[in-house]
Amino acid sequence: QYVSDFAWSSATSAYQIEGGWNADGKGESIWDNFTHAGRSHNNETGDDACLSYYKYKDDVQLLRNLSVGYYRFSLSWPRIIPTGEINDGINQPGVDYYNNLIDELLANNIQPMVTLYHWDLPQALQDKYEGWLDQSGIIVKAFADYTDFCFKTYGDRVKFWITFNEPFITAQLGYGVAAFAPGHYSPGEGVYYAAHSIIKSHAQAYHIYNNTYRESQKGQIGITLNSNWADPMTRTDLEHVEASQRNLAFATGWFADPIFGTGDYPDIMRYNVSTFYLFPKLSKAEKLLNKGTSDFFGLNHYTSHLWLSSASTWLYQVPWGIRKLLIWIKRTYGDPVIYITENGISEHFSDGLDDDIRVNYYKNYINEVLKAIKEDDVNVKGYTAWSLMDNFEWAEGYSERFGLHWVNFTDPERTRIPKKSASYYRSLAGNHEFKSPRERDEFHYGTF
Ligand code: GBH
Repeated sequence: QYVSDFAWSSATSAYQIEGGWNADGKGESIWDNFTHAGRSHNNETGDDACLSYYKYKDDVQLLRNLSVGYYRFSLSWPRIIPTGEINDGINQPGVDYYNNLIDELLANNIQPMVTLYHWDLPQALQDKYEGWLDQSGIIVKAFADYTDFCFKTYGDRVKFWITFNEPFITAQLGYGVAAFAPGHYSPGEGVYYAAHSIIKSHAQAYHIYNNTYRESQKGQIGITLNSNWADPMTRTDLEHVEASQRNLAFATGWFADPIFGTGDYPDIMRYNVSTFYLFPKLSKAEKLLNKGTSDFFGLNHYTSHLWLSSASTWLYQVPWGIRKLLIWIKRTYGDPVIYITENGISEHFSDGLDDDIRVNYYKNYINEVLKAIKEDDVNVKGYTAWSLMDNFEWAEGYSERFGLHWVNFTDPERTRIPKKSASYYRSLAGNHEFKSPRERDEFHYGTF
C-alpha cells in the first residue's frame, strides 16, 4: 500500500541521547539536577547517555540506513542559553552543535523535525521562578525569546517545528506527582498552573513564528501531545462511556481543546477540578490567542487501557487503540493534519538484537494507522518510530530499551547495532510502504 508524500521518521530527545551534560559551556537542566540528586532508577543519569553530542555523524548514518526522510530530535535549551534567559548570553558551541547536526542531516537528505522543549528546562529558571509554575509571565517571555532565537538561527533549514513534547507529562509528572524533574509535588493545583503557562508559552511561540518567520521560512509549527486510547469497557453502560470521555478530556483535551478546539479547557475538566481546587482561567483574549495555534496535531501514542504488556509497566500492546484514537481526534478537532511523532515499545536492559516484540508491535500498529488513513479518511501525514536507538529512559534510567538500534552502554564508544526491527522499519520507510496485505491480514486477524 503506497501513500504518497508520507513522512517516515524516527525520534530521540536531547537529554536522552546527547551526554556532554556540562560540555563547552552548557548550562544545567532540571534533568541534570534531578538525576544528580539520585532521583532516577539506580542513580543513573544522562551525563553521557549515547554520547550523541560527539557522535551525531554516526546517528545520521543510522538514519540513512533506515531510509527515513525525517529525523525528530530536540534542542537542549540550556545548551543554547545556559541560564534560560537570552539576555544572560548564548553558548556558541551549543548553537554550533545543532547547526552541524542540521547540516549533516540535510547533506544526507534527511529533513529535521525539531522539538523546542523535550523536558530539559534550564535549572536556573526553576531556581529563580519555579519554572513552569511561574504565573508572572517571565517564563513565557523566556521561552518566547528562546524560540525566537531558534527560528532566527535554524529556520532557514528547519521547516518543521514542535514547541512542546507532551506537556501533560511535564505538568503531571514534573509538577504534580513529582516522579520527573523538577520533582515538584503539587498534584491538586500546581499541575494545572504549570499546564497553564505551557499553553501560553506555546501560543506565544506559534505567533512569533507565524508573524515573523513563516512568510520567509515557509515551515510548519505545532505541538505534540501524548494520548492513550481509553476504551470504555462497554458501550451500553453510560458510566463506562462517561469514564472514557473523562479520561480523554483530562489526558488529551486539557491541551487539545485550548489549541485545536474552543481555545479553552474542557468544561468537564473545569467542573470536576473546581469542586476541590482552584482551576486556572483563560481570559477571552487568551482563548483567542490559543485557538488554532498548531499547523498539525503531533501525536505520541504508545498504549491503550489495558491488554498485552511490555518491559514498561504502563505500556500495553493494543494496536487497534491507535486507530480509534485517530478517528476520535479527527472527529473531535475538525479533521486536523496529524503527524504521529512517537510510537514504540520497550524491552528490558538484558534484551538483545532479536526484538520480535518490536517488529510485531510496529507491524500491527502501523497497519492500524494505514486503516485509519485508507478506510477512515484520517489525515495522517507522517509516522515516527520512538526511538532511533536505546537511550536514557528518564526516571527508568537505562532499564528499558526503546531503540531500533541497540546501544552498548558499557562500551565507552557507545556502539550502536541495528536490531531486527531496524531492518523491518527500513523495509517500510525505504519502499514508502506500510506492509503487504498478506502480512497485514495474518497479523491483524491472527493476533487480535
Ligand atoms: C514518551 O513519553 C517521551 O516523549 C519519550 O521521551 C520517552 O522516552 C518515551 O515516551 C517512552 O517512555 O509514571 O508509570 O506513567 C511517553 C509517556 C510518560 C510514559 C512517562 C511513561 C512514566 C511511567 N511516558 N511515563 S508512569
